[in-house]
Amino acid sequence: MRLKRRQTYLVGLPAVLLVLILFLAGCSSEDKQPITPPPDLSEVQWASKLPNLVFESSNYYLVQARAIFTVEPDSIVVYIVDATGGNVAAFHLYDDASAYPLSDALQFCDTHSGDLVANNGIYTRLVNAKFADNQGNYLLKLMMWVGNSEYQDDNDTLVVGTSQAPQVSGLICPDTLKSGFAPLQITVQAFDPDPPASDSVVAVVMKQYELSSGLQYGDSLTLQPSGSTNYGVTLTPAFALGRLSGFYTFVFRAWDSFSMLSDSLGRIVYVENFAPHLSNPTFPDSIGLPEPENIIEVLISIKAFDDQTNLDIDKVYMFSRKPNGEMANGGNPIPMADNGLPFDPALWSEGYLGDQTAGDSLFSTTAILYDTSMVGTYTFTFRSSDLAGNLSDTLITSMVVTP
Ligand SMILES: [Ca+2]
Ligand SMILES: [Ca+2]
Ligand SMILES: [Ca+2]
Repeated sequence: MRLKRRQTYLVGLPAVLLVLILFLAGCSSEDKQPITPPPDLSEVQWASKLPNLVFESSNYYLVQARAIFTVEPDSIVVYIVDATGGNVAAFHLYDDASAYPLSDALQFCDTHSGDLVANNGIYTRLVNAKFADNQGNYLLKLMMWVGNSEYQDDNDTLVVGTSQAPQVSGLICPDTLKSGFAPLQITVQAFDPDPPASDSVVAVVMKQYELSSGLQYGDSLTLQPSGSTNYGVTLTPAFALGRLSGFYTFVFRAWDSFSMLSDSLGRIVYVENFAPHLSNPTFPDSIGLPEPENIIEVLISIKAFDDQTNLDIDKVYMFSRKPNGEMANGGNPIPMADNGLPFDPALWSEGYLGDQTAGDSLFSTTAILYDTSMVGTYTFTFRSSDLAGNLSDTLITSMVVTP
């Protein structure tokens, strides 16, 4: 694309070019700069390799390559070679968002490429095991052709054979995760019945589903191998961050190098998430009005703590009731922040509330006391909520303003 644009530009300015060439011709040889062509940064790499394949299985798997180029490649092709070096098959990869039925549809390729995003440099094909007439090892060669140039990545080997699914057992997992529980390990045993030389467990994951809706919650967690057939994952209190208290199904599964999935092993777990807790409101108990035409900035802070770490804290705010019973800020919550931003009334809505230190769990706001402010007792009500929508208890206290 870039090349085409440059050609158009040159065609459009022949007179300038001529002048430039004449000028160059008049230069002494000392002024000539050697013209080095820009380095060719084109390359092609595997982005997603085929797993081992079950002989004669028609399950499709993604093959993907990532290509970098300055000139659009003529083709990106995977060649399949058997153990004796004989050519078995070849298939093209496409960067077409699966938009078109493919005219080169082969017996072992899906009718569409399986590509997700067009023109993003990721070339894709959906392939199954039916290219193989025999069980055995196969070599996949990835090639990119651009004009007379060719590029390739390291060959990929895979096995076409038989596999039994892995098995998971021996789950150790509590049935309740209390709010703020101490970090703990969840473990499970996973093993593959096939000979270790030919197959093994590739991954063990835990998925979480809300029991009532059946919907998957959050990301899958990958369990790490910890000797022989043990796999485990450490859960910390932040596990319940943003999560509604309730029952969840934890489902454990393993798969092997043939992408054969084990049966699932499940456990229903009650996960608890409590509201934040507020303490230690800090401000002067009593304060006198400023001199005429002056103001006093009054820093008001409160400590907030959440079992799921303070990342679970969504909002901390306060209400202030004036001595005459009227609510400050029109009765709307006055936000407090733990962001370390200085006080700036002009940027108040952007969080410049006068918090002294970001992330120290002290949430702050700044009130302005004018010489004309009402004297008497101001009642402060503090409250907080977390990302799961849990509302804290209210904390009520007061400040006296004296003449
Ligand atoms: Ca297996
Ligand atoms: Ca919480
Ligand atoms: Ca702070």
